Amino acid sequence: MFTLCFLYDMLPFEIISAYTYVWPVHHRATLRHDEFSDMEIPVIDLSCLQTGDPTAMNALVSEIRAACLEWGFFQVINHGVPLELISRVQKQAVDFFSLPLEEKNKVAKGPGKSTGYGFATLSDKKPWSEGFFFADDPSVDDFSRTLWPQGNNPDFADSYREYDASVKALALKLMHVVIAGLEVDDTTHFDQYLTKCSALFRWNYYPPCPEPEKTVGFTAHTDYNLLTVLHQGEIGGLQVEKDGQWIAIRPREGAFAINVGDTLQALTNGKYKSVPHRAVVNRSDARISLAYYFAPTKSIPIYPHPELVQAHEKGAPLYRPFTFEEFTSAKIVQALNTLDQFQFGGLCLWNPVEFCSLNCGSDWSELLGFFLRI
Ligand SMILES: O=C(O)CCC(=O)C(=O)O
Repeated sequence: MFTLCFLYDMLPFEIISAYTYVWPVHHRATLRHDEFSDMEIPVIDLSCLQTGDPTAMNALVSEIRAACLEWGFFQVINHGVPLELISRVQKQAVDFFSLPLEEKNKVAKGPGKSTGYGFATLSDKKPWSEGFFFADDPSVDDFSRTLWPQGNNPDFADSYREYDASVKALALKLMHVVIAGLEVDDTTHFDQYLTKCSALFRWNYYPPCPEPEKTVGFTAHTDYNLLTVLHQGEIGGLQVEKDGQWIAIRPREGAFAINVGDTLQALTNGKYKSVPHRAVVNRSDARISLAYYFAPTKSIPIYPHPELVQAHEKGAPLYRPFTFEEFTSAKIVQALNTLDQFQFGGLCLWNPVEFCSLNCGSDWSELLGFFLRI
């Protein structure tokens, strides 16, 4: 197991020279950014989310269910997020990352903070990328004033807020479709995760690299949240693991790549899998990707839907309940297989009748008490 300051824990940039971009061979990608194969993740047309046509909606539920079961990843087109808005946010990201380092450092993500500029580290290794995080907090306005003291770039914060609203609405609609595809009789268990949701938005910048084969853009990881809505940009770089093989995802104009996160894997008791993915870099082209992590709120207990527990071949919950905050802390030190830390070890004697009687309004202590007894 390796550790990774996955959430771009802030490190002072003065000590950047102590870090190396050259990664151990087993972490490097052998597949180039443009080595696309015939295998493609499903591309799903979301037009019916706008029209609400019931026949098309049923077909969409089946398509997304199949994509989640088979891949844990798919692309969506006609998703309703204005392409002009995506371009505007991309332009803001390009302008930001083009600033001199000392300017970017003025908005560095401080310890324990969720908004700001930073980079990910793996022990003494650094990825060939930079990042900027936006959390649901007002510091984005402060950062805008710091970067542009004359107040001449209101679009920095405005385009973020518009994007946040538009992509959150899309993520919520997608969650409803994903849930419909789980084929459970009672879906109310999921309401608590959708009514109290949160999101983190990150710009990833991958500059051209003289030796792309020796480094990584974004090391292999699974996402920690419910669903991620990723705009890949026009340049290839995203790669997804499928049955132990890496596949380069061909970018599609205007499309979003959607993937299942660890939290959704836990809620579905492993039915939908959170799949490892990574970003590779190239010699000639800078690349920007926009990653939107749709998530529950921090304190909410994450535990599987009882019907999916019963339907599982083991007939038992795979993971102990945890709060989203607890899981986020675990993710900071383990980018892959993070859910393994939350698995029930040994024999799990659980009582399905009692478990099913815990409704989604049950309080955390009742739930924890139940799991401690099993
Ligand atoms: O930039 C990419 O294509 C992948 C980014 C990613 O996986 C992430 O931000 O979690």
